Amino acid sequence: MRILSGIQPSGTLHIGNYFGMMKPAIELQERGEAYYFIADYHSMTSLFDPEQRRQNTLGVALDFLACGLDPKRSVFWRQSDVAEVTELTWIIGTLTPMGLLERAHSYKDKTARGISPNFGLFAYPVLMAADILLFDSNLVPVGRDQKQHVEMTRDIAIKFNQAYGETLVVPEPEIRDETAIVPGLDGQKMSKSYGNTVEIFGDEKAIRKKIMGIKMDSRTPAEPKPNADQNIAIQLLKLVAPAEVARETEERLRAGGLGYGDLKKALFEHYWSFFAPARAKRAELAANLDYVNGVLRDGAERARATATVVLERARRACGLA
Ligand code: AQP
Repeated sequence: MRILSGIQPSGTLHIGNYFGMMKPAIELQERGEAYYFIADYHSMTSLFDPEQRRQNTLGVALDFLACGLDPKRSVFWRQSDVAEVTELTWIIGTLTPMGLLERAHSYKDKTARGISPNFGLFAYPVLMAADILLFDSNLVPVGRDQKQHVEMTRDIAIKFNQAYGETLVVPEPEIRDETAIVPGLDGQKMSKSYGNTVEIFGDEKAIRKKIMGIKMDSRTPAEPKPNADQNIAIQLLKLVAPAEVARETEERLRAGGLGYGDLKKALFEHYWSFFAPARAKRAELAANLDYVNGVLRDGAERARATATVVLERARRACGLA
C-alpha cells in the first residue's frame, strides 16, 4: 500500500497540522510505503516572499523529521524538486469541470476572508490531485478540511480512467475522528492564516502567554461547568496529556473546583513536555543542515523515479507519447 500526504510551507507548523496530519502520517510509515512532501508550489497561492518560502520550507523539513518522519522508511521531498507534477496538473486539468472547482470549500473560505483569488488558488485542488495521482497513492492521511480535495482527486482519477482507460489509481482519504479538526485558541479551526495557533515548536514564553490568554466565560472556579467537554483548553489537553489526566481534569472542571487559570497552566505544562523529545531532536537537526538537505535531495530522486513511470503511463494513455 502506498501512503501519501503533503504539508504547505505557508507559515510555522502548529499542533493542528501535527495531530491532524503529521502524527497519523508518521504512524502510517509502519503500514506501507510512505511518500511525504513539502508543498512549496501550493504555498505560492498565498505567500509571495521568496526568502520566507525558503525559510519555511527548511522549517517544515526540520519539524517533520524532528517529530519522527524516518527518511529511511519514507520518501520525503520538496514538491518543486519533482516538477513532473506540473505536467500531470495540466493533463488532468483538461478533464476537471469548472463546476467542481467552484464548489471547493477551501477556495470559497479563502476568498470570503478577503484573499484575492488567483488562478493558482482556484486550481489548487487540481495540483493536489496531481500530487496524489502521480505516485499511485492508495491512502491519503489528512485533516477534515482536506477531505473534499481528496474526493475531488477521486472524481478526477475516475474521469481520466473513463476517458483514456484504466490508468490512475483512485485513492482513499484517512481521517481520524478525534483529531479531524483541531480547534484554535479562538475556537475556530486552528489555521496558520487565522492567527489562532499553538506552534509545535513555539517559544516557551510566547506560547505560555497565548495559552494563558485563551478566553473563557466569567464563571468562578467553584461553579460547575456542564459543558466542560466543549472547553477549548480541555479539547487541547486531551491531545497532549495522558488520557487519564485529561479525563480527571475534565471531571474536576465539570463538577466545579478547578479554576480556568489552573486549567490553562496544566495545558501549557503538558504541551511543553509532550513536545520536549521532538524539541531536542529538532535542535540536533538544525545544527546539521547538510544532513537535512541531503535527505530532501535523496527523497526527490526516489520520488522522481516513481513519478516518471506514472507520468509516462498517463502521457501514453492520452496520446501524448
Ligand atoms: N486545525 C487542524 N486540524 C486538523 N488537521 C489540520 N490540518 C491543518 N489544520 C488542521 C491538516 O494539516 C495538513 C497540512 O495542512 P496545510 O498546511 O498544507 O494546509 P491547511 O490545511 O490549509 O493548514 P492551515 O494551517 O489551515 O494553513 P493555511 O492557513 O495556510 O491555509 C492537512 O492535512 C490539513 O488537513
